[in-house]
Amino acid sequence: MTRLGANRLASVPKDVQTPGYDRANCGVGIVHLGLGAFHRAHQALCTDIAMAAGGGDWKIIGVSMRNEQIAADLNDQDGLYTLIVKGSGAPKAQIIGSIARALCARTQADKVLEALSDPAVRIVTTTVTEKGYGIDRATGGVDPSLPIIARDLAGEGAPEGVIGLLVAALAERRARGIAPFTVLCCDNLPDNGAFVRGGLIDFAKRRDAALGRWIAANVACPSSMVDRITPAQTPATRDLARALTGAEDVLAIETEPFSQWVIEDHFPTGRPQWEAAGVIFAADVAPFEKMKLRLLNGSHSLIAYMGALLGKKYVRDVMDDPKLEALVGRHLEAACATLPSMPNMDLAQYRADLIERFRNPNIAHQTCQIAADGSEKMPQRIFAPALDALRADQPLRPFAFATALWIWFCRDDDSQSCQLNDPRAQHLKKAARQATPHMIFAEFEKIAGMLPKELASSCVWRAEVLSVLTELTHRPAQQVIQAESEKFG
Ligand code: CS2
Repeated sequence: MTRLGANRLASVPKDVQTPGYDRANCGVGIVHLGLGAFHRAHQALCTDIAMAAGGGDWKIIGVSMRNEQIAADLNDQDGLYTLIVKGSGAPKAQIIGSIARALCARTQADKVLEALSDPAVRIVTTTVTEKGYGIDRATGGVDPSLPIIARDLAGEGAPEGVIGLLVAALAERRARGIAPFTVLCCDNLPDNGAFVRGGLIDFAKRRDAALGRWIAANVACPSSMVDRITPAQTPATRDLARALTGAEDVLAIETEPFSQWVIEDHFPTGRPQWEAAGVIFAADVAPFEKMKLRLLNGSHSLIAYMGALLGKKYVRDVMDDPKLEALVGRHLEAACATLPSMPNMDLAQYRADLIERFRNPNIAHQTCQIAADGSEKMPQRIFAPALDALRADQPLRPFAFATALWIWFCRDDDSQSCQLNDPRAQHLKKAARQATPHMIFAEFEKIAGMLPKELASSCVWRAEVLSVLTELTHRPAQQVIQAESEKFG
């Protein structure tokens, strides 16, 4: 079977959409850091549609931070890959052409810096996961205790971390009189533009105060909310791509029909016509971010820890159990109550759609994938709405329940179907394995910067979390979760 590549485009079946623009005549305008499935299902597709609609030099140089293989594979396929959308009907394949070529930051930092310093590059987008920036949320600056930040700050050799690379490239552009690029963070973090901006300025100031000031005055970092449920690729994805396109594609990915991107429109050096892909440009992205982080991602984390503790491999398996679905519904209701009013959003419909999206029988999204990095996800998904609920005297139980399940999951028991995978794993495991619920709670409280102080010191919050933890010490998780749904679901 022939490998996907530019010379295969003419021979894919007619119902497989191919790039609607002349790839050879569109130049590069974007560098993207983080070449995972999500980028390929979301921003790269939107840019593909934008170039088909309005042309422009907006092709992407895709940078994998650590994975050399993915960059090599993408180059072997001339940057092309198959995106398969799986809704209720037959799956539909499309070949995406917006990625010009790929690099790996770990092994080709110099080439990445060269690309980032190219005047043609006007935007840098990022999907490197919450922990990928090395930013300490308590201070808003970089965390020099992290090896990659310490290494890049020391300035020995080319930088390898996201912030180190971006600052080095901005310094180069400043020295050469080239306008800076716009940095567009596409990770699930609240106020993600300001978050990245804080990291860039702090890192720069630690090396060169004037550079820090220049970045503060000149670099735009609009916030954005991104949404598309995209599981990791499996061998079945590749088989399906082969069946639909007739070509071998080692980078094929599958995703759901739903897609959303809300962006603050602040691009001093221009941007693609992303409107053509349905992107919403908003003056204030914060309400959209809150809605998505608290409703989708918050209930996703609840589903992930229920699934991990009950041995349910996929999100859809959790949703197949009416008792568990009731708990997801309860969580959505409590999280929704913490949102600001959104006159142009039908939140009831959004919630109903979420349930349908989670139930999608054709999407094999592993609970274990979502359960990873809980210490990076819980603050914005669970603790922030819990704090708002506490202040407004609204129900805390759903958030306390999700928190207790996460803590229990952190025990990393051998019998668990999915192991703890978290940058603070050792710390979390030790805390979760304390002898009594009170001791466990006290240890978690101590983990710096995670729980808002006001929440941690609330007696109501404490009582709710402890009550679930106490149940979990006495009975199997399955019984505790079932009892919760019978009592409160
Ligand atoms: C998920 C997200 O892995 C996770 O933590 O909650 O990746 C989720 O699938 C996306 O944000 C959906 O847009």
